[in-house]
Amino acid sequence: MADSPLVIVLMGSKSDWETMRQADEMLTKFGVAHECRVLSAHRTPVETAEYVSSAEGRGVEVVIAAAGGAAHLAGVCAAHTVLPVLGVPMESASLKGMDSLLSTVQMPAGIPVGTLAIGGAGAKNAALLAVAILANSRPELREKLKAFRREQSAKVLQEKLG
Ligand code: RP5
Repeated sequence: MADSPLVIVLMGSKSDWETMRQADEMLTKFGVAHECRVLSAHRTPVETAEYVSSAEGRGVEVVIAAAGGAAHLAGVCAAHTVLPVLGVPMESASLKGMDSLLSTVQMPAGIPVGTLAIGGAGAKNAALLAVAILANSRPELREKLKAFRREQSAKVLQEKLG
């Protein structure tokens, strides 16, 4: 998106993209300017710190950070900014994402990370939560969220079985 991003979506590896593209798609659906990038707490620690530290100055309002395994990205982001940080634990091959979940959620008091579900549900919900945060000061986004919920309910009520 050409506009200056309101949300940044970081992921620890390109291998996370298949999952995190669901956050990208949801933010696009709501028309929220955002930027997606691979940055790793372990493999690119300096660049991660620089990028997140400068986010507030660029007008970013929410950070989404996804990582798997020893998933420290969201926590490191939270250490470098006071913007709300939403963590998405990636499903991992060996432990099915329980490692990612616990690494992301168990933050020390004082440095919060709002942790979502493992995998695709977490990716989508991180985007929806980011929209909800932005909607506190943007009535048009709040209306879009309400319309999204209405459509979702209508789909469920129309389900036919058998
Ligand atoms: C984490 O390690 C990434 O977020 C990814 O989920 C996991 C595996 O990364 P790759 O080895 O596929 O690059 O840092």
